[in-house]
Amino acid sequence: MDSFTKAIKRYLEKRFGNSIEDASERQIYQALMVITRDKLAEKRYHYINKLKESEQKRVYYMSMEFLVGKTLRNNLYNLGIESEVKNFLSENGFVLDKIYDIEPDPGLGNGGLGRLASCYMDALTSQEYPITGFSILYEFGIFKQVISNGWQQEFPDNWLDLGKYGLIYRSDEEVEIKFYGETKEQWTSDGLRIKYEDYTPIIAEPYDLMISGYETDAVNVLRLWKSKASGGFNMRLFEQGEYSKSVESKAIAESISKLLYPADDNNKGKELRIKQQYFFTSASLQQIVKMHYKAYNTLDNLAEKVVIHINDTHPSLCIPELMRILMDEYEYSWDKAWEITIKTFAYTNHTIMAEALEKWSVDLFRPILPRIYTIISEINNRFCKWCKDIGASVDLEEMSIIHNDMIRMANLCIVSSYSVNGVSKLHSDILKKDTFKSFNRIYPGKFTNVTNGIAHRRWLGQANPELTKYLNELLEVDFIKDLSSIENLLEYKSDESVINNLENIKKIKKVQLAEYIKKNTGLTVDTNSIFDVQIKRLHEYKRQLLNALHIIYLYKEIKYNALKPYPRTFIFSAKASSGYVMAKNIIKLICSISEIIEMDPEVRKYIKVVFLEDYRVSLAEKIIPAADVSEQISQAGKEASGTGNMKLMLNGALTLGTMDGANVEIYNAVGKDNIFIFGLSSEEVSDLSERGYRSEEFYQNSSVIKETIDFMRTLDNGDSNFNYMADYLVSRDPYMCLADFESYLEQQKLIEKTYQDRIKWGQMSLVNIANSGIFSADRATSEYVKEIWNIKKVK
Ligand code: 26Q
Repeated sequence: MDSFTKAIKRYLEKRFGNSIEDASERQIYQALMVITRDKLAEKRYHYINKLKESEQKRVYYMSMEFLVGKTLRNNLYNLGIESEVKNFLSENGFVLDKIYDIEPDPGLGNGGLGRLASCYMDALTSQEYPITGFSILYEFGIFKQVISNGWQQEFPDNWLDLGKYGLIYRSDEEVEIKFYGETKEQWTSDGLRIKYEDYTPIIAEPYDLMISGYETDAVNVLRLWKSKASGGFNMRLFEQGEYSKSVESKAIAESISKLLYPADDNNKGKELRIKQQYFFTSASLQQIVKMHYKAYNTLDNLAEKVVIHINDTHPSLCIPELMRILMDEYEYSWDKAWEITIKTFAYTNHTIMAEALEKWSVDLFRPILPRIYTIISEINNRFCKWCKDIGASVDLEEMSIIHNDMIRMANLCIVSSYSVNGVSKLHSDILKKDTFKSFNRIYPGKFTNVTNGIAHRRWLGQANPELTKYLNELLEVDFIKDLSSIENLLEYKSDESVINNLENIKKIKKVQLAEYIKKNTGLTVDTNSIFDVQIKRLHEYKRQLLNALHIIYLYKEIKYNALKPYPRTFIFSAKASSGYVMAKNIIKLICSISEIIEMDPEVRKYIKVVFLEDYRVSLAEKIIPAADVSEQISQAGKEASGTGNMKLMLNGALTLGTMDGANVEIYNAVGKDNIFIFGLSSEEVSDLSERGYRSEEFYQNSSVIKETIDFMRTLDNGDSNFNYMADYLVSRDPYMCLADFESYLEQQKLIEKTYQDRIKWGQMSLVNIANSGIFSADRATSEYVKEIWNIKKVK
């Protein structure tokens, strides 16, 4: 530790010519970032040597997204030096929390899938498993959201400005990626060879982010690739006097890693997105293969020493890329290459929403990646032939990888991986029984489930130090090391003093959040009110609209039926994909409701609506510990798992949810008396869709729905969209908000009643915290380790 503080002083002197007394906060920030990074790099050096020596199998986790969140606090916490650094700084007049605020959130992801990847990196590192993450160094991460007159606006997120200090540039490990051009078959003395002609080379530059584990010597790496023109300027064009074209080609090359696509749903085939996908998968695969060959002098044992995990289909081009490298660069035959390939890949599916399943048109794809296209096409031909040969009565319309001139990436992944898993029990069952049922029939045993998990060290240990400290003292077990031991808390279920202490801690977190709300929105919220929270991407299937409809109902009751409900603060935070018009309309609606209530002194005594802009990891860390109610109200069968539900439960919020995704498992963990469940089941949703859902019937047949929607229309003032949204609910309502409305209302009433019984609520909250052990990412990753990857710890 002494050396750490010395290093800070030395850095300030050398880099800025400053003593600590004269340093600015910004300089302290930079010093802490760089010194922590270098300290981790040093630990990494020892870890990698042990790893090389042990010759153990490694996991490479491929993901277009890693939502890492702020790194500095996480690293200091994991290194166990946070309090010393805090003291050292405060002795010198600095507040560590203010230094943390300077770090931008590296927003290299959209939502659940990206955050999951980061939770897994953290958990695996803490458990000393060797894993390397691969992704793209987006110059601009997920946009910054600003709400202006209720409408979302997007602004670029220039995170590298201050975020770059955490990265290490590895200039020695650049690779070249080839786009466009043609491939020719050529007979040489060694046999048939593939020759690439007229291709466009792009350079991938590697930047490493060190991933620390909690109280361990292991340090893993997240490698992020940045695109660069080959040779800087195109010298040929330059020499021909085509100066502007040469600059243009540089810009085109650099555009590949320019930005993260802010969509987590649609599949609009974008050329740049294919290029991003191939860019980072090719760079990563080239590096993996090269390192393996260097260590073992052969690739015959690749599948014994390497597992490549594909986080949804976005990195699926890894598969044909490995085939290409094995055949075109290491002269393997098709059969031998295929044997290695299908033992190397494992694939996780995160969605069953048809519009999110990736497809690429052959016309778009083939010119950009001609060789890769040929390989996919051959994989498909052989797969279709194999199906016929085994005489399976299978539907190739459904299973063929290329169909109607579209390449279906999920089908490619299923055919080419040894393992396919869903992310909650319900989701995995739907994959097997429905979405991919024919595949499940011909590949028995290939489909499995691993229910998602969360990094409790971040979501409890760091986000809620007050609760952590209290539980540590109370339970006398290191539940941060092993979250399953948190179940000891159950012993205190009847201990009123414990219930009171938990309530007091919740209150502290609510006060902190209320300050943030005040500062960022100007709204004053009542910290004795129920904090009812829905925080997640904005999607119709997640049904923020159902929540909004309930608030409109309450407004009407307070105003016209003298209802005096227990006070409640409804907190929303959500980004909408930039092209998703309906999602933006829902944000506008919520903001309009918030405004109307705020202007109405009669109503705002009871309810308030807060929309917090720019939802991101660091904001989630502020909201989650303060929540009383966790809204998990997706239409059943649509949310693959959800992970916010787990983070909220861990912090003592009670779930109000449908039987969807991991809510089902939360229900099983806490029992029916400690959760609020409502709505149609996923089977009932399917049945109703099949019969034909007509929301208008629900409107006509239910007086409460009719009155609420009619009231909603009266709120329209021309600048708001109440009428438009009311029409939408009555005429379309694709995710059946109206069908579930009454049952939702009933549970909301029960929540209100239960909350007022402070002991009962406190006990329910305690039971939730105590049963959250199974949702630790340690448990989830251990299942991957044992059931799918078959790897060992490297100590
Ligand atoms: C696809 C094609 C083109 C552009 C973008 C995309 C795209 C990008 C991101 C499609 C989907 C995503 C992200 C999906 C996602 O976050 N899924 C969530 O994954 C979580 C972790 O498993 C689950 O908990 C959530 O239920 C699931 O919605």
